[in-house]
Amino acid sequence: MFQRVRVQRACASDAEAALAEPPDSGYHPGARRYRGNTLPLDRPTLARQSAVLAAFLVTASAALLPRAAAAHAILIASQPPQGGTVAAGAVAIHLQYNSRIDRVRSRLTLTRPDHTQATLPIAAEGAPDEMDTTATLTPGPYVLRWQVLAIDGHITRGDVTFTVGP
Ligand SMILES: [Cu+2]
Repeated sequence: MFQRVRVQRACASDAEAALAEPPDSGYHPGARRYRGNTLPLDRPTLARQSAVLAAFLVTASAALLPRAAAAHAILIASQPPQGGTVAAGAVAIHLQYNSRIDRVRSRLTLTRPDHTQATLPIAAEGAPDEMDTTATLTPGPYVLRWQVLAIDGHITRGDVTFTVGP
């Protein structure tokens, strides 16, 4: 299952990259004319080329997005909750995703109130779409950064910010 893992940007970024930068097929609307030094800009032609490019991008993103949305991991619930406050002491950390994840290749990094960071061990057991750990925390603001490898081979990242109260 994991042999086909590809380390790359998340699906959404792929789609954004496709939108921002179409595959270099040598087809760059207007580029030839901008580079050229003999012909003035032909606006109707540019408009036509732009329309073709726009249609291409819509098709390309439509082709990418359904696949992208299919299986990469999106955080759907957390404990502590985003922006929440929990009591100091042993804090149970629980992250739940919309799809199965590869815990071995995922990371949890906690930034403490003094800005130091710690990598939290991810519990080996648990449901296939969850990550769990426990940390003993003192009062202050924390940022929990998660990086998750989903079974489709795509990595996603995000932050959960929370406060530990006295
Ligand atoms: Cu994905």
